[in-house]
Amino acid sequence: MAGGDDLKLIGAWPSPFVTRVKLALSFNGLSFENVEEDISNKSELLLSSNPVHKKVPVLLHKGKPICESVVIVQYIDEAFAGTGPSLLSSDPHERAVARFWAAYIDDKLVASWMQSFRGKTEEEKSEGTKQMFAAVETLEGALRECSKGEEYFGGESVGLVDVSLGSLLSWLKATEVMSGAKIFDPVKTPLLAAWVERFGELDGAKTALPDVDRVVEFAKMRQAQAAAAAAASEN
Ligand SMILES: N[C@@H](CCC(=O)N[C@@H](CS)C(=O)NCC(=O)O)C(=O)O
Repeated sequence: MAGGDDLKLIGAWPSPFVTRVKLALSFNGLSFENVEEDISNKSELLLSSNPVHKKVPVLLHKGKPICESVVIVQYIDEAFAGTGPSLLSSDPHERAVARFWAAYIDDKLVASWMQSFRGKTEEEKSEGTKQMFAAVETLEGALRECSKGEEYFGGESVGLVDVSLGSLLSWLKATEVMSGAKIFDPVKTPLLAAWVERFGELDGAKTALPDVDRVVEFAKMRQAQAAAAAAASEN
Protein backbone atom coordinates (compact mmCIF):
# COMPACT_ATOMS: atom_id res chain seq x y z
CA MET A 1 0.00 0.00 0.00
CA ALA A 2 1.38 3.42 -0.94
CA GLY A 3 1.64 6.17 1.67
CA GLY A 4 2.94 4.31 4.69
CA ASP A 5 5.61 6.07 6.72
CA ASP A 6 5.34 9.19 4.57
CA LEU A 7 1.80 10.11 5.65
CA LYS A 8 0.67 11.10 9.12
CA LEU A 9 -2.86 12.39 9.78
CA ILE A 10 -3.41 14.58 12.84
CA GLY A 11 -7.12 14.12 13.46
CA ALA A 12 -9.95 13.45 15.88
CA TRP A 13 -12.34 10.61 15.05
CA PRO A 14 -15.63 12.55 15.39
CA SER A 15 -14.52 15.37 13.05
CA PRO A 16 -16.29 15.25 9.65
CA PHE A 17 -13.39 17.29 8.24
CA VAL A 18 -10.94 14.59 9.34
CA THR A 19 -13.26 11.95 7.85
CA ARG A 20 -13.02 13.87 4.56
CA VAL A 21 -9.26 13.32 4.47
CA LYS A 22 -9.62 9.67 5.52
CA LEU A 23 -12.06 9.18 2.61
CA ALA A 24 -9.59 10.63 0.10
CA LEU A 25 -6.75 8.47 1.51
CA SER A 26 -8.97 5.41 1.47
CA PHE A 27 -10.26 5.93 -2.10
CA ASN A 28 -6.63 6.33 -3.20
CA GLY A 29 -5.59 3.16 -1.36
CA LEU A 30 -3.09 5.10 0.76
CA SER A 31 -2.02 3.93 4.20
CA PHE A 32 -1.21 6.49 6.89
CA GLU A 33 -0.35 6.85 10.53
CA ASN A 34 -3.34 8.15 12.51
CA VAL A 35 -2.42 10.62 15.27
CA GLU A 36 -5.51 11.10 17.45
CA GLU A 37 -5.65 14.63 18.83
CA ASP A 38 -7.27 15.77 22.08
CA ILE A 39 -8.98 18.96 20.85
CA SER A 40 -9.42 20.21 24.43
CA ASN A 41 -5.69 19.88 25.06
CA LYS A 42 -3.96 20.51 21.75
CA SER A 43 -0.57 18.93 21.15
CA GLU A 44 2.62 20.78 20.24
CA LEU A 45 2.57 18.84 16.97
CA LEU A 46 -0.87 20.27 16.02
CA LEU A 47 -0.03 23.82 17.15
CA SER A 48 3.24 23.87 15.24
CA SER A 49 1.73 22.18 12.16
CA ASN A 50 -1.34 24.44 11.90
CA PRO A 51 -0.32 27.64 13.73
CA VAL A 52 -2.93 29.75 11.89
CA HIS A 53 -6.17 27.84 12.62
CA LYS A 54 -4.91 25.30 15.22
CA LYS A 55 -7.50 22.83 13.89
CA VAL A 56 -7.61 19.24 12.71
CA PRO A 57 -7.17 17.77 10.16
CA VAL A 58 -3.53 18.30 9.31
CA LEU A 59 -1.81 15.91 6.91
CA LEU A 60 1.93 15.57 7.26
CA HIS A 61 3.54 14.33 4.05
CA LYS A 62 7.24 13.57 4.52
CA GLY A 63 7.01 15.87 7.55
CA LYS A 64 5.50 18.82 5.63
CA PRO A 65 2.09 19.96 6.92
CA ILE A 66 -0.98 20.58 4.74
CA CYS A 67 -4.03 22.17 6.42
CA GLU A 68 -7.76 22.58 5.62
CA SER A 69 -9.67 19.46 4.60
CA VAL A 70 -10.62 20.47 1.03
CA VAL A 71 -7.07 21.65 0.36
CA ILE A 72 -5.73 18.35 1.73
CA VAL A 73 -8.10 16.28 -0.44
CA GLN A 74 -6.92 18.14 -3.55
CA TYR A 75 -3.28 17.76 -2.44
CA ILE A 76 -3.70 13.98 -2.10
CA ASP A 77 -5.25 13.86 -5.57
CA GLU A 78 -2.28 15.72 -7.07
CA ALA A 79 0.59 14.27 -5.04
CA PHE A 80 -0.59 10.66 -5.46
CA ALA A 81 -2.00 10.93 -8.99
CA GLY A 82 -2.34 7.48 -10.51
CA THR A 83 -2.68 5.54 -7.23
CA GLY A 84 -6.49 5.63 -7.48
CA PRO A 85 -9.18 7.15 -9.71
CA SER A 86 -8.66 10.92 -9.83
CA LEU A 87 -11.02 12.91 -7.63
CA LEU A 88 -10.92 15.90 -9.98
CA SER A 89 -11.76 15.99 -13.67
CA SER A 90 -9.07 16.74 -16.24
CA ASP A 91 -11.44 19.37 -17.65
CA PRO A 92 -10.81 22.84 -16.07
CA HIS A 93 -14.47 23.85 -16.14
CA GLU A 94 -15.62 20.62 -14.47
CA ARG A 95 -12.86 21.11 -11.86
CA ALA A 96 -14.09 24.66 -11.20
CA VAL A 97 -17.70 23.46 -10.85
CA ALA A 98 -16.61 20.74 -8.38
CA ARG A 99 -14.68 23.30 -6.29
CA PHE A 100 -17.73 25.59 -6.31
CA TRP A 101 -19.96 22.84 -4.87
CA ALA A 102 -17.33 21.72 -2.36
CA ALA A 103 -17.24 25.32 -1.05
CA TYR A 104 -21.06 25.46 -1.07
CA ILE A 105 -21.22 22.34 1.12
CA ASP A 106 -19.09 23.98 3.83
CA ASP A 107 -20.46 27.53 3.51
CA LYS A 108 -24.16 26.62 3.34
CA LEU A 109 -24.83 23.03 4.43
CA VAL A 110 -22.29 22.67 7.25
CA ALA A 111 -22.90 26.21 8.52
CA SER A 112 -26.71 25.83 8.64
CA TRP A 113 -26.54 22.31 10.07
CA MET A 114 -24.31 23.60 12.90
CA GLN A 115 -26.69 26.50 13.51
CA SER A 116 -29.57 24.00 13.73
CA PHE A 117 -28.19 22.66 17.01
CA ARG A 118 -25.77 25.36 18.19
CA GLY A 119 -28.07 28.37 17.62
CA LYS A 120 -28.40 30.56 20.73
CA THR A 121 -32.20 30.71 20.59
CA GLU A 122 -34.91 28.34 19.35
CA GLU A 123 -35.54 30.81 16.47
CA GLU A 124 -31.89 30.64 15.42
CA LYS A 125 -31.98 26.85 15.56
CA SER A 126 -35.13 26.57 13.46
CA GLU A 127 -33.73 29.08 10.94
CA GLY A 128 -30.63 26.83 10.73
CA THR A 129 -32.81 23.78 10.10
CA LYS A 130 -34.75 25.64 7.38
CA GLN A 131 -31.55 26.71 5.64
CA MET A 132 -30.10 23.21 5.94
CA PHE A 133 -33.10 21.71 4.10
CA ALA A 134 -32.83 24.44 1.43
CA ALA A 135 -29.13 23.59 0.96
CA VAL A 136 -29.95 19.86 0.62
CA GLU A 137 -32.52 20.66 -2.08
CA THR A 138 -29.97 22.81 -3.92
CA LEU A 139 -27.50 19.90 -3.75
CA GLU A 140 -30.12 17.65 -5.37
CA GLY A 141 -29.89 19.96 -8.41
CA ALA A 142 -26.08 19.94 -8.20
CA LEU A 143 -26.03 16.14 -8.26
CA ARG A 144 -28.31 16.13 -11.32
CA GLU A 145 -26.04 18.64 -13.08
CA CYS A 146 -22.63 17.21 -12.09
CA SER A 147 -23.38 13.49 -12.46
CA LYS A 148 -24.75 13.82 -16.01
CA GLY A 149 -26.86 10.72 -15.41
CA GLU A 150 -24.02 8.72 -13.81
CA GLU A 151 -23.89 7.59 -10.18
CA TYR A 152 -21.77 10.23 -8.46
CA PHE A 153 -21.14 13.98 -8.40
CA GLY A 154 -17.82 13.00 -10.00
CA GLY A 155 -19.61 11.04 -12.77
CA GLU A 156 -18.76 7.33 -13.02
CA SER A 157 -16.53 7.46 -9.94
CA VAL A 158 -16.41 9.54 -6.78
CA GLY A 159 -14.95 13.04 -6.95
CA LEU A 160 -14.21 16.03 -4.72
CA VAL A 161 -17.91 16.82 -4.14
CA ASP A 162 -18.72 13.19 -3.23
CA VAL A 163 -15.88 13.22 -0.69
CA SER A 164 -16.89 16.64 0.69
CA LEU A 165 -20.54 15.69 1.18
CA GLY A 166 -19.86 12.03 2.00
CA SER A 167 -17.68 13.04 4.94
CA LEU A 168 -20.77 14.49 6.65
CA LEU A 169 -22.94 11.38 6.31
CA SER A 170 -22.40 9.83 9.75
CA TRP A 171 -23.18 13.17 11.40
CA LEU A 172 -26.21 13.86 9.21
CA LYS A 173 -27.53 10.34 9.91
CA ALA A 174 -26.89 10.89 13.63
CA THR A 175 -28.86 14.15 13.36
CA GLU A 176 -31.72 12.18 11.75
CA VAL A 177 -31.65 9.68 14.64
CA MET A 178 -31.66 12.43 17.26
CA SER A 179 -34.20 14.79 15.65
CA GLY A 180 -36.44 12.27 13.90
CA ALA A 181 -36.33 14.42 10.75
CA LYS A 182 -35.36 12.89 7.40
CA ILE A 183 -32.59 15.03 5.87
CA PHE A 184 -32.24 13.04 2.66
CA ASP A 185 -35.91 12.48 1.88
CA PRO A 186 -36.43 9.98 -0.99
CA VAL A 187 -39.53 11.95 -2.08
CA LYS A 188 -38.08 15.49 -1.99
CA THR A 189 -34.51 14.60 -2.96
CA PRO A 190 -34.63 11.17 -4.68
CA LEU A 191 -31.24 11.43 -6.39
CA LEU A 192 -29.46 12.37 -3.17
CA ALA A 193 -31.27 9.73 -1.13
CA ALA A 194 -30.09 7.05 -3.60
CA TRP A 195 -26.60 8.58 -3.64
CA VAL A 196 -26.40 8.34 0.19
CA GLU A 197 -27.12 4.59 0.01
CA ARG A 198 -24.65 4.05 -2.86
CA PHE A 199 -21.88 6.09 -1.25
CA GLY A 200 -22.25 4.29 2.09
CA GLU A 201 -21.75 0.92 0.36
CA LEU A 202 -18.33 1.86 -1.06
CA ASP A 203 -15.41 0.07 0.62
CA GLY A 204 -13.57 3.37 1.05
CA ALA A 205 -16.58 4.88 2.81
CA LYS A 206 -17.03 1.84 5.07
CA THR A 207 -13.39 2.18 6.14
CA ALA A 208 -13.41 5.93 6.73
CA LEU A 209 -16.88 6.88 8.05
CA PRO A 210 -17.39 6.72 11.82
CA ASP A 211 -20.12 4.49 13.19
CA VAL A 212 -23.44 6.41 13.43
CA ASP A 213 -24.31 5.07 16.93
CA ARG A 214 -20.90 6.19 18.20
CA VAL A 215 -21.50 9.66 16.74
CA VAL A 216 -24.96 9.79 18.40
CA GLU A 217 -23.37 8.95 21.79
CA PHE A 218 -20.68 11.58 21.24
CA ALA A 219 -23.24 14.24 20.20
CA LYS A 220 -25.40 13.50 23.28
CA MET A 221 -22.36 13.79 25.52
CA ARG A 222 -21.49 17.15 23.92
CA GLN A 223 -25.08 18.39 24.33
CA ALA A 224 -25.04 17.44 28.01
CA GLN A 225 -21.71 19.25 28.50
CA ALA A 226 -23.04 22.38 26.75
CA ALA A 227 -26.24 22.32 28.87
CA ALA A 228 -24.20 21.95 32.08
CA ALA A 229 -21.92 24.85 31.06
CA ALA A 230 -24.95 27.05 30.25
CA ALA A 231 -26.57 26.21 33.60
CA ALA A 232 -23.33 26.99 35.45
CA SER A 233 -22.99 30.38 33.73
CA GLU A 234 -26.55 31.30 34.80
CA ASN A 235 -25.74 30.65 38.47
N1 LIG B 1 -12.33 24.44 7.61
C1 LIG B 1 -11.63 23.43 8.38
C2 LIG B 1 -12.49 23.07 9.58
C3 LIG B 1 -11.74 22.16 10.56
C4 LIG B 1 -12.42 22.15 11.94
O1 LIG B 1 -13.36 22.89 12.22
N2 LIG B 1 -11.90 21.27 12.83
C5 LIG B 1 -12.39 21.22 14.18
C6 LIG B 1 -12.80 19.80 14.54
S1 LIG B 1 -14.29 19.34 13.70
C7 LIG B 1 -11.28 21.63 15.15
O2 LIG B 1 -10.13 21.27 14.98
N3 LIG B 1 -11.64 22.40 16.18
C8 LIG B 1 -10.72 22.84 17.17
C9 LIG B 1 -10.91 24.28 17.52
O3 LIG B 1 -11.78 24.95 16.93
O4 LIG B 1 -10.19 24.76 18.39
C10 LIG B 1 -11.34 22.21 7.50
O5 LIG B 1 -12.07 22.02 6.51
O6 LIG B 1 -10.35 21.49 7.76
